[in-house]
Amino acid sequence: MTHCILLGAPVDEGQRRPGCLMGPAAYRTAGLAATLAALGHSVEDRGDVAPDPIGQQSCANPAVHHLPETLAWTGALRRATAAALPHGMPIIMGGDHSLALGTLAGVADHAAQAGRAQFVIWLDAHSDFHTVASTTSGNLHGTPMAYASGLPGFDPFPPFPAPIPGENICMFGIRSVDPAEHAAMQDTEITVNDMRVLDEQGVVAPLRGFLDRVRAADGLLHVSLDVDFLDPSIAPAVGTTVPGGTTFREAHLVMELLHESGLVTSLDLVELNPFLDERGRTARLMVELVGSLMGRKVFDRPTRSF
Ligand code: 4U7
Ligand code: MN
Ligand code: MN
Ligand code: MN
Repeated sequence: MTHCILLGAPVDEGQRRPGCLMGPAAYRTAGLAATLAALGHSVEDRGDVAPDPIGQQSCANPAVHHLPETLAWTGALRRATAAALPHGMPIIMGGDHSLALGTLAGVADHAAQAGRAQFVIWLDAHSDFHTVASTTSGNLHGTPMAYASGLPGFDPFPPFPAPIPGENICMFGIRSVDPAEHAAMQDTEITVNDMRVLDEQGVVAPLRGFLDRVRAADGLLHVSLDVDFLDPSIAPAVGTTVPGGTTFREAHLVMELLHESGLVTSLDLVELNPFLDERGRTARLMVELVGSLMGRKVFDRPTRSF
């Protein structure tokens, strides 16, 4: 059984549709803690993380907005994640995906401390491989994977503590990549399982191949789950909908395989915008997916109907 440490990260500044700040409250309302407890896990809700004091930093790219706020969240979430990892499995309830600038750095700090390699599974419609310099939308939720890969162009962010080698990163569900991201990813060894790969091969073989590598390295495995990984028809509560996402069963199967691997050590839940939801269905689906990740089996899923 796992000690689950819930961390609220009401981050809204990494994009332009207000509402992600309500995410932590929606996960609590949808019963995330009770779902974990029912599976036999211990649960500690550490409440919402408070951002560091907001500074006056700026950067050369005029499109970028809320840079000081994002730096303030990054510092606080980095420390909160690193502080939680020695005691259990942090589950970061977002908040938009810019929160992963902090959580990935916090995992890197802990990995260095523990002398273990860091691996990441990025479940997302997007590659989030812009830099502060390259983003044209100026939305920093599109940047955390490039930050964790150690790309230049992140001034005035602190350098990423120990850049993650591309071999240790696996993207799933990708179907929207901007030209600058595509160009930057050409120079990496990142595994990109875009929707075409999942259509052709399913989720099982690509995922097992990556998990085997994590196991062989005795690595720490961080899972970052963006709501837009899911098809918008089943998960409407997200600002950046992209058609052609994963189905209900594909997503649950990914979670079930991750559970069986026993390798997952931290989790982000990001981009839920409860203001755009339909009677809480997206929040509840995300909680159900965490249930599958933490050991619930298909045959006893309570939403099953005959
Ligand atoms: B998310 C985008 F232009 N690439 O940079 C951008 F398509 O965390 C989207 O994955 C970023 O939701 C999406 O704004 C960030 C866009
Ligand atoms: Mn994302
Ligand atoms: Mn996305
Ligand atoms: Mn988004």
